[in-house]
Amino acid sequence: MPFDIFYQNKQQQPSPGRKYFAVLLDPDNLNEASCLQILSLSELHQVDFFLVGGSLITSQSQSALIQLIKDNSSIPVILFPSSSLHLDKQADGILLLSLISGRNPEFLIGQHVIAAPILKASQLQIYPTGYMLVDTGKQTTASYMSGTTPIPYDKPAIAACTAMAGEQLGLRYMYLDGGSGAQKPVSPEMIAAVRQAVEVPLIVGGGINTPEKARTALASGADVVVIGNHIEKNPSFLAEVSKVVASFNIALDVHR
Ligand code: 1GP
Repeated sequence: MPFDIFYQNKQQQPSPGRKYFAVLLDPDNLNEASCLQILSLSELHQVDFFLVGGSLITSQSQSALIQLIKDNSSIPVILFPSSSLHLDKQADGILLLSLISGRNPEFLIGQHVIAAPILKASQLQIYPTGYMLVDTGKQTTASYMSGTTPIPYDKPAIAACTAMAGEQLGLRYMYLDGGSGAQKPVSPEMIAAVRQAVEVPLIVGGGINTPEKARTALASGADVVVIGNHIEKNPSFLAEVSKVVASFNIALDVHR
């Protein structure tokens, strides 16, 4: 059985209610020294997994970045690809994203067809994920590059129905993303509406740059918070988010 971040032990027992902390590492934004600093902080402060990728990778350094992580950390590496060009067998897994908030067939199924034989031949753990971009005030690289319209910020019902449809189609994870460096995160109302609509784990990211925003996302129903930009700018933020995530998990242990 391949490794699954959401199953905590060899018996493959899920941990209901547990919250997870993921750090997004964008190959374009990191040099070796800054990456090593984030890696050592991540080991200290219980990061659950790294996402590696970006909406527009312009450097050739994704492979070198994954190698650097693998050489210096035991934390799993999950690919967060923007196209089938960004597969890498050194990683542990891949968020196989279907961009269900959009209507561009290329990102709903096209890239997946190209990637399928490569993924089948690899050892990568596949996480089939319904990916929903949310309009958080300005156009993001992800919506521009994918040629899709994000879900309006103040329409939680659209996000909930989109997630429901994704779950009914068999997608096993949902990702609500305000876009990297978003001016504001996805609203608590939208997170709660999606949480209520589906059973599958819910990943939330984009624009989370204070401990309070991380706490709000988790309290609204996110199972995983993803932080990229603000940790790149201010690595000490990693410890602050870790404390927030731990506070939810400690409360869970107390109530068991
Ligand atoms: C973007 O959800 C991720 O796809 C993380 O966003 O870089 O704004 O933290 P930030």
